Amino acid sequence: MNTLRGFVDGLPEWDRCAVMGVVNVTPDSFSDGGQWFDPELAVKHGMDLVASGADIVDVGGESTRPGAARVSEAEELRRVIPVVRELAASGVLVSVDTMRAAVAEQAVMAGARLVNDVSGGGADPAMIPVVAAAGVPFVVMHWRGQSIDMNNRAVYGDVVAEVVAELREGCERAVAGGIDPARIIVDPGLGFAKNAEHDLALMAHLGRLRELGRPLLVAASRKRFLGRVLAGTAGDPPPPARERDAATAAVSAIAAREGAWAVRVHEVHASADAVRVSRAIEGAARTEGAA
Ligand code: PMM
Repeated sequence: MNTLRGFVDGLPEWDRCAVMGVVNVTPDSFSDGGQWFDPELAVKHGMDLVASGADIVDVGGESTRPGAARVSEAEELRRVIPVVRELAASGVLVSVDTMRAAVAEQAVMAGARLVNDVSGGGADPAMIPVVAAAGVPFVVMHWRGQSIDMNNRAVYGDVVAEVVAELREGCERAVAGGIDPARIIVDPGLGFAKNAEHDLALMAHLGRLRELGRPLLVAASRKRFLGRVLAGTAGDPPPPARERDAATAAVSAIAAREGAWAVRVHEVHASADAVRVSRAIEGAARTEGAA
């Protein structure tokens, strides 16, 4: 095992960076909104992601794109729970992407084994106690408030130091609320209250996030900073989100090489290959070191 990567109590231990495929059961997510809104299509898509090499399937029912308004709890439950239940019943390792304790709780009852909360427990005070009682792993993502106005909070003196410090506080809150530290995963929250320069700085210093001593999830897939990079300097418009998949796979290779525990991606195939190549290089480096 790459000792940098760490391991999460309650989940399998992969010998490489894991791949989390995304199923957004939403009409309005920024890169794939509407595509998997029908529950049957969402389940089929989750199974396809596993066939393409996903280790985990992350099911979400609420868009967090910049400016997004919230959906009601009833609607989120209606979107997410049947998809979680069906995928889990088919043997898929399901994660639920939600900021609501009630959705997390019901999703765990329906078979989800990981709670991915982009607010790290900040949006719903009941979240941490619910996750603690359920005894499932929990993603603490760096978050500074709801998507509707998060871009106003993209203000940092030293983005890497502040994200590390705020994530540390998030982990401490989770542990104080009863979550086992061995079940916490940290995530820099690329694109959440961050501009392209902030995201790139965080990617350049992933090692600093490992100071937190917890496995690291990197979710760069199709995000705006990739569009900004690909737009070039000639003022070309950034490509639409779906055309950022090759760039996403490049980030997956880098994240894996930097010791990330998992990458969260929409298009799984290329990232599944990328993490395997990274693993092979890691193995060769070890053999060479031993020789
Ligand atoms: N980003 C989105 C949704 N969920 N979860 C984690 N842990 N980290 C992220 O950066 C993250 C997330 C953005 O929405 P998308 O599903 O449309 O990519």
